[in-house]
Amino acid sequence: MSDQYPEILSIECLRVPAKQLKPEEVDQKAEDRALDPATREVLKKTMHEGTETVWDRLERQQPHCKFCSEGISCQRCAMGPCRIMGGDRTRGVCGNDANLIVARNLLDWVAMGAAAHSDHGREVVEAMLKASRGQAPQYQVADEEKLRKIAREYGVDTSLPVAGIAEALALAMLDEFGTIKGRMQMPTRAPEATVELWRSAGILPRSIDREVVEAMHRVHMGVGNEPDGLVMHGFRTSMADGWGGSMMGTEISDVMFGTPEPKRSKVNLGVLKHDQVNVSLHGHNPVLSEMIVKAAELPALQERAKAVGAAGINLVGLCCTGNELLMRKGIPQAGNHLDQELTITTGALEAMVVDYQCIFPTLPHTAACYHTKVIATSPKANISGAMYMEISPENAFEQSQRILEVAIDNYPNRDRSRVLIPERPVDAMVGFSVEAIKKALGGSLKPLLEVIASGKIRGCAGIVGCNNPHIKHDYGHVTLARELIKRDILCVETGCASIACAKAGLMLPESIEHAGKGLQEVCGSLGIPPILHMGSCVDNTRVLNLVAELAREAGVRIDQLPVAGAAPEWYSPKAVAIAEYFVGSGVSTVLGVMPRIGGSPMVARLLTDGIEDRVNAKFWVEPEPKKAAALIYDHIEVRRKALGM
Ligand code: BF8
Repeated sequence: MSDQYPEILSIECLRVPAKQLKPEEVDQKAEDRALDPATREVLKKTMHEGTETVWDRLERQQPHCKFCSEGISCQRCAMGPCRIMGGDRTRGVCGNDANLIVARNLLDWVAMGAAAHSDHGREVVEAMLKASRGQAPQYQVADEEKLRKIAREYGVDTSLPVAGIAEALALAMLDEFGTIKGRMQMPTRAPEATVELWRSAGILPRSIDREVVEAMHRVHMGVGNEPDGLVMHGFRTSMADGWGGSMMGTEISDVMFGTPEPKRSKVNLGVLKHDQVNVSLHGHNPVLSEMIVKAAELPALQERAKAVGAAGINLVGLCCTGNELLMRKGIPQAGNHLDQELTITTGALEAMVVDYQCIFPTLPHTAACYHTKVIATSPKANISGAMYMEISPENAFEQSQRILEVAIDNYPNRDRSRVLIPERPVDAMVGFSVEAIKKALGGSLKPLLEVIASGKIRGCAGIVGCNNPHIKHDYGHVTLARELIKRDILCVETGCASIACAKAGLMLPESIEHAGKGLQEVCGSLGIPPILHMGSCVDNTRVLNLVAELAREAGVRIDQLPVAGAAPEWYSPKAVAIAEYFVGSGVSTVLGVMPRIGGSPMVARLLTDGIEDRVNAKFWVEPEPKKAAALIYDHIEVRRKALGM
């Protein structure tokens, strides 16, 4: 291995402008900002040291621009920028009004989110293609049964050798990004009557890239000016992601790295270790991180760690890369979105390896306050001030070794006088793929339907999405989940929502004590938690597959099921795409943060009554999680009644 590493730009540590906080003020701020005790502990240290975090930047951004918050500012062309201010200023320079501006801005967000998720999905499929052709020999098919099952779905000849099946399937999937067939395969997993509903609503996607590109076309100045068409194309674009790009990301990650099964691991900032080289894996794409896990087991690297005085290499996850490793490998998870800076400010992190999405641009500045090295790995995500060690499927194993060498060599630079690692990581049971849920139920979803029909479980809720510093960190997720399980509603969770509940100790079979009697009885007999970890954000497609299978089994459409979705702390355009494909698919969804549509009651109506008329599902916005729980419960009861349950 070479000892030459890429140069890092010198970059300054970002500090909060000198304002001495009293200890009680620090305590109060930590309590206002975060729910998890481990997060609070490190947050206090961070404040004592004056290191800037996302919460400080939010404070300095207040008050937010009202026009932007309501979605009525437009930057789409050089005749503007424009704002809709009322009075005689109800139109921008081109003549657009509030409804058009809001509808276009919303479609832009959906397209951005769908593009990010689906591009991730494409990279996973490309990795399988390269592996099948022998160009990425470190990658192999881990779940042959799943490969064959999906191959049959795509009409691939399953009598071929495994590599041949993988190659043909990868090509068939890659074709769907730009197919001219005008239809995609995976939406047909839904019951026929549901697909028919999507077709008549005009939201059945034609191809992944096509819908995203058409969205970009439609938001250009001077294309359509009718909000309804823009909003409905948003739903179609999101469906191309949910039933296309993201679903490929999930399915092929399972094929390549293994379909998750329940396992125990640990979560919160306490998973860092005093006596080991700590490396966090942050971002979304498992193609790189899987190789780092493999490389960390190499005896040469373990020896190198010992040579610098460490007992070993401790890999920890963050955000969705973390979720991918947590559910498949049981790698402990340091935290979710708003924990990323704090993982560095513990002072105990040698390297933070990032791929893409949800990575604060300031991480190298945070790292500059300590000894941590931030290492960017994707050519799509160059980060100024970070080291850049590009990873591709062809070189991932070798490059992973080099990355770990950088981390190991950085261990002696840790300043032990500045280290704070919270003492108690929390146990969590994770890894409930649809396959694992069926296995726990004895091979099919029928027993789940039976306990729903009998009323022991009233229904299911998918709690998904991010953290957002506008909301006390994890409070929205944890409060909503607690309220729902109390009402005998089984929760499935992904992304940062799942880590919030795991940190709160709710993802353990023992946590059934917080559930209602019926849910307690069902989960207790199966030995599973009342809140099931289903994976990363692309794995919201597992939720789609779950409701599709439930609906098929019950002989109804998805929208008729007693189910609902929630994104209590969402921040990301990806979450907007997810929320739209939940609703488009028939799963009514409550958002805890108001989307930027306040300036157009017409668009708000389209996202509620308008879409409900077409697909029998709608959005609500409810920031108070206890009220959100009541909404979900009422909705589930209405669906139960309609089904005669
Ligand atoms: O994709 S839940 S903050 S980490 S966007 Fe990001 Fe939101 Fe977390 Fe994963 Ni998803």
